[in-house]
This record gives sequence, C-alpha cells and structure tokens, in this order.
Amino acid sequence: MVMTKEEFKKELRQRLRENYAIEVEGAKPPELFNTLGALLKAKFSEDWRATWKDYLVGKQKQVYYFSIEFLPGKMLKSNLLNMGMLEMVREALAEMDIDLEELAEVERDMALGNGGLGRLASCFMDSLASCGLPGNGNGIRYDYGLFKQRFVDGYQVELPDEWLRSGNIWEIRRDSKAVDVRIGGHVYLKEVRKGRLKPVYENTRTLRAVPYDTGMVGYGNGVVNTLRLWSVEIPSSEEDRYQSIEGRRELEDLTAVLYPDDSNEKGRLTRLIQEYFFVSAGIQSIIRYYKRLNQPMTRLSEYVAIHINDTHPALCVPEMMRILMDEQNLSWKQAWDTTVKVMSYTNHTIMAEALEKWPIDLMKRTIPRMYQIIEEIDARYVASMREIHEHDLVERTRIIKDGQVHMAHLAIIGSYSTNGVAKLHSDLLKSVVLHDFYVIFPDRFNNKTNGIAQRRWSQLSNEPLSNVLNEAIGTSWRKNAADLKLLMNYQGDQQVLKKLAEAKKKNKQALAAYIKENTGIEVSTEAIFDVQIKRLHAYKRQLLNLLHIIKLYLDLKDNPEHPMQSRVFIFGAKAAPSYAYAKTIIKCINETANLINNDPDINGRLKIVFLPNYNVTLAEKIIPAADVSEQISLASKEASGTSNMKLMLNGAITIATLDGANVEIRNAVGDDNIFIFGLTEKEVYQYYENREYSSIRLYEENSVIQRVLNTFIDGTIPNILYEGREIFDSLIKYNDEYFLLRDFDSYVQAQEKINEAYANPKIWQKISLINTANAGRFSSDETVRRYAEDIWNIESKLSYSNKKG
Ligand code: 26Q
Repeated sequence: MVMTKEEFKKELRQRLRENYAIEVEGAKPPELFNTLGALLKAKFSEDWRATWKDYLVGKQKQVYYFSIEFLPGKMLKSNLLNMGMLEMVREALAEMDIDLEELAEVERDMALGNGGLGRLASCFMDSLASCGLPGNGNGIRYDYGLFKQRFVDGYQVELPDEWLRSGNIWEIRRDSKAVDVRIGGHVYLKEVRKGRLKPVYENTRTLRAVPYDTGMVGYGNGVVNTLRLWSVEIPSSEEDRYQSIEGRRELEDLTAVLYPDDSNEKGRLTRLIQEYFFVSAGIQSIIRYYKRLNQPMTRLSEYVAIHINDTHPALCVPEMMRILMDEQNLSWKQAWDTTVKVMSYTNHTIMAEALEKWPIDLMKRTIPRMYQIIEEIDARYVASMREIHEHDLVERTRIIKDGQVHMAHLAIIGSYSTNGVAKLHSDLLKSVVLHDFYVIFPDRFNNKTNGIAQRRWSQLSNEPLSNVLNEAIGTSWRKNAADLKLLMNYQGDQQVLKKLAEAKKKNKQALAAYIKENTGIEVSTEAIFDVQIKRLHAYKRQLLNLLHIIKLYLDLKDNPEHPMQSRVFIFGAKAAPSYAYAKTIIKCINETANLINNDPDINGRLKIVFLPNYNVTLAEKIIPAADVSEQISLASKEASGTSNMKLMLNGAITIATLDGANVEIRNAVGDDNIFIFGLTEKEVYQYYENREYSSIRLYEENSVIQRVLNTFIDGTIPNILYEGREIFDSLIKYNDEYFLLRDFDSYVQAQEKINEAYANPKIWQKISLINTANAGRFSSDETVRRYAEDIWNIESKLSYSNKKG
C-alpha cells in the first residue's frame, strides 16, 4: 500500500502535468500544495471507502459528534504523518529542491472554531480515527472562519478570514447526500386518524443543506472517518419564492460566518437557525443511513450514538423526536425512549452568563415545530417529576421558564449522559451549577477529562523534542502516549537533560526569529519565555499577568540591579469583537509593551510580545518554545483548559491556580514540579457566600498593588487615557470580579520561585522533563477511549477486525 519515493515523484510529476500543464521545476508552492493534497486525498480515499463499507456491512455502532465548531488547523503534515508518508515525502520533495515546510505554509488554517471547544472537537476527530473508533463529526462549513486579528495603534482590528478563497483540497462535496431543512412559517397539528396527529406546515421556507466531507485519517491504521460539514443553498424548486435579493441573501448567508464566542450577544436569530440547520441536516442524514441497516427505529440506540458538544446542538433532542414521530410514525413514548438512549451531552462552562438560552418568541417564530416539541417535553417532564420531587426543584429545572428556553436543561433532560471536562469541573457541575439536575438524575453525571492529540502537539510541531524522545525512550510513545513515562528514568541523566535543553533552545531560536520578522521585536533566547495563549476573557486573567509584569518593571526602574532572570512575556489571544473589556485589556498590554520594550533603563531584561492572530498554526510555533505556561484563571472558572496540557507536553513548567485540569496536572507531576498559587475554588465560593471581598481595602493596604494600579491612570503607561481608567475602575470601583488583587501577592511569590528555579538549569531541566514524561495521560486517544467505553458504547474497529481474525 505504501508508496515508494520513486512512485511518489512520478505521480506528483504526472498530476502536475495533467492539472496545471507544468513541470515540477517551474511549479509554484500553491500549485505544488494543491497537487500534493489531491494526490494524498486520492490515496486515502480507498481506505475511506473501505472504512465506510466496513462500518455498514458490520452494522457497527457509530458515534456522531455534533459540534458547531471544529478547529483542525492545517492538515497536510498531519495527513502525511498518519499515512506514514511524512519522511518519504519530505525527502522526495527535497530531492526535487522543494521544501515541505514552505509547501505546508501555503495551506490556510481551517479555523471554524473559536478556541478550546472547537480544537477539542478536532483533537477528538484525530483520536477517534487513530484508535480505530467509528466516529464522525457533524458541523457547519462556514465560508469565513474566525476573524483574523491585527493590531492598529495597539487596538484589536478584525478582518474576515476568507479561508476558502483558493479552494479546499481536502473536502468532497456530496450533492447526492443533500437534504432539505424547513424553517419559519406556522405549524399546527391535524388529526389524521384517531389519536394520530400530524403537523401541517404553512408558509415555511425550505433550505438545502449540502454536505462537504473531509476524511479524518487515523494514525498508521488505515482507518478514515468522516467529518461532515453542511453548507446552505437555496433549492432550485424554491428559487422563485425568494424574490427579493435581500431575502435571498439572508438565507444564503446562513452558513457564511462563525459566531465569535460571545456571551454578551444574545438572541441572534441567525445563530439559532445555524444551530437548527446543522442539527436537522445531520440527523436526517443519520436516519437515512440507518434505514439501510433495515432495523426498527426503536433499536436506533444499538447502532447510533449522538454527542451534543456543549448546548449549541441541543436541538438534536427535539429534532430526533420530530423525525421519529412525524416521519417514522413512532409514538411519543417510543420516540422519547429512543431519543434519550441515543443522546449524550458535554458541558464546557460554568459561567452562568455563558449558559445558552433563547427567547420563546424567537424560537416560535423561527423553528415552530421545534418549539412545539420542546413545550411538550417540558410539560411531560414537569408532570412526571412532580410525583417524585418537590415543586420548586422541578420548577427550577424545567426547560421553559422566565420567557426563555434553557438549552442546557433540554440537553440534560433529553440525554442519558452529562459530562464535565475535568474532575474539578465535573464535581462543580454536581455540587453547584447543575446541582438540581444531579439530585434528579444522579446516574447521568460523569467526568471525562479533556485531552490533546499528542502527535500534532509534539511529533508534528516539535521535531527537536521528538527526536530526543525517540533516541532516549524509543518510538512507542507516538502510538501510546503513556509510554512517555519512560522518560522518568532519565531525570538524572545529564546527557538527556542537555539534549532536551538544546531542543528547547532550538525552538526558542525559531520563535525568536518569527517574533523579529512579524513584530520587529528582538528577544534573547537566554530569557525565560513565559507564555499565556488562550482566548481573551476576564476570568482567564491575562490582566493579572500584566499586573505582575508592571510590578517587575517598577522593580527594575527602582533598581536596575534587581535580581531577576530576563523574561519575555508572550501573549496570544483574540477578543470577541463586541467584548469591550477584553479589547481594553489587549490595548493595555500592547501599550505596556511599547513602554517596556523601548525603555533603555530596562535594557532588554523584560519584554512583552503580543503576537497577533493567535490560531492553531501560531500555537504550533509558540508552544514548543515555551518555558513557562500561564494557567492563572480564577479557581472554579476554567472548565478544563487544554493549552495547559499542550505546554506541559512540550516541557513548559506551569504556574497555575487549582482550576480545571491544572488540578490533575498537579497530581500528575507532584507539587515540586508545578507552581501553584491563589485562592482555591472553595475559598472563592466562601467569598461569594460571605460577601466579604473588598478590593479597595487591598488597594489601600498594599503599597505594591497601589503603585501597580496607579500606572493605569497616572500616565506611566502611555496612550491609555480611557482604557486605563476602565481597568482601574473594574478593579476598584466594581470590586474586582475575578479577585485579581486577592491573588496578586501569591502570584508574585510563585513567580519568584519560578525565577529561582530557572536560575538553576539542572533543576529547571529536570522539572521540565518530569512534565513531558507525565503528559501522556492527557492524550485525547485516552479521552476518546473513555467516551467510547463509558458513554457511547462503541467498539474499536481494530479490536473488531482482530476478533474477526
Ligand atoms: C455562544 C453564544 C453565541 C455565540 C457563540 C457562543 C460560544 C461560542 C464558543 C460560546 C462558547 C464557545 C466556546 C467555549 C469554549 O471554548 N470553552 C472551553 O472549552 C474547552 C474544551 O472543553 C475547555 O478546555 C475550556 O476550559 C473552556 O473554556
């Protein structure tokens, strides 16, 4: 099956001649990229078909992961790696004077997600295929991915991400699998025969959902699963109904843009239709497939599992009910029992304002049949629970209340499993956020700690590190991340430690060059590379990081001899376009960077680099070069975090609060190998209860805090007349919602310990090694295996084919 180098070269040449009428020698990178991509797609398509056939013939149970976001980044190298062709192709191209890295840069990031949630979905897609698990993705093919970020005068400016402009080599449009989705109009129920009601639709509009499939290639196992993304079109039969150009545009634009993660923006009609659109299309296509298995609808859960990734696809519940009742003629009870047995749901947030709700009238207007069904689910839920539970509990947990439809309630009530994404988070769901539901459905709650696709975040993005690992512990860690543990045997081996340090140095040099080229800032690779990369959110506390930097700046101004390691603080973060406070923080970081980076007194000992347009590709450049990983959210607020895992794997040492998966990282490496600070989640909740927090008191009593905060309003940081005041007020006038000032001292102390540890390279390198060695448990291979076993009840195709013989 695997191609030889000569075969590859021959085929590449031939395809270039056929498709572009050129020779390799004259080909430009985009032509080469497209040709190479097409060649690979053709090559894995055989396996793709075979996988599909295998699932069908074996009637294998499959999971469908419904997510409104997927964030795969670039796919060329990852496909090459998984197909076992990376080294061969690299060499073959080199022999033709082509640099694979340069070619790979041509590919546009597929950025159909905001951050952690979308990236997790893509890590899962990789791991499902790599573990031979029958799992498919279902989502939206946005014409524009997440906005591109630039800085102008230190302000964030958003530009459209036209990722499809030069086509997408990996996708296959499947017209034959298109389905219709109905929205708007009115629906009433009509009795067709005794006791049998059928919905009658009036004035509805029909949209055509066209799927684009992308193969998800497993690592060295011949399995290729499918990521199906839907795009909207106007069906030709309906064309003349959309007379006005505006009306037409509105519908055609349905899948145009990805909504930015934004809890402030509520009730956006288009977003709701997007949610229904990809849910309805996805479920219709599942049912269409299921019918080929010739099994009764009531046995659906033996063959199909549907996963609801956060509440955005929660309409899976009523849509499945609609199809089973209205189209497959099941009774309410049959349909309900079947639906609940098929659905499972993951919660990704404990921030109350981020829990999705839709106004009743909006939902009634746009998806009337969904609303009818939800109303009925709600009524039956209340009726059945009232017999068992107290009135108030039932009222608090109902789906429709306060004029709104509560999507998390719908997802929990309509599924058999609800999970959080880290131990602490799952515990908080049970004890606080979803406690009422835990009382009612204790068996439905479980934890599945997040994970990362370890090959992308080491083998692909950090070759220097991977080479040292291969030499020291062999290559089994690539398939089995737990084997990274073997590295623990080398914590005293100066040879290996030195090689790891050299690998880190190399990565820092590469990042330094990137920084110089893209920002003009010169940084020393002797300095600590201190990294905070994640969406910009008040609760993630990038501002706390900034307060500490300003403290260091003032220390150095007071005393240029102040003992400290040189540091480069590296930020990557996008703010939702309408999230004014987050944008203010970006502006303040950028202006502080201007101040510090250009202050001759500082003499390069302190630098701030805010790299614009943080995305998967940039993460792949930053993470291998990181010394310090900033995971400093207010305890209880970060559901899990996943950059914490990626940075750990790459040997960065974590400074963290006991939040999200940081708790599990601490347990994995031990207290000596991580720098923990700040309030615990319990202490945070105590403050909420006793209401004793007073930031102004801390300001008045703590001269360091006072001095640091004053720089925002006394002109020390230039060009932030309004922004500085906004920050100052948020911390003092509005009592510092995320307790930055409370955690400040403890954060400073932890940073001082980091400083000391870095001063001793032997200690530092050992801690770094221990972090890499213990990152294996955060492989998403493990995570999806647990989902497969505990929730979805699906079996690996690999063990399945093994069983067969
Ligand atoms: C909501 C309403 C309207 C438009 C957009 C949204 C929206 C979009 C994206 C709301 C939330 C998101 C994304 C959330 C997210 O990424 N959460 C992160 O999920 C990670 C994976 O589980 C966790 O590691 C992070 O802790 C969590 O913040």
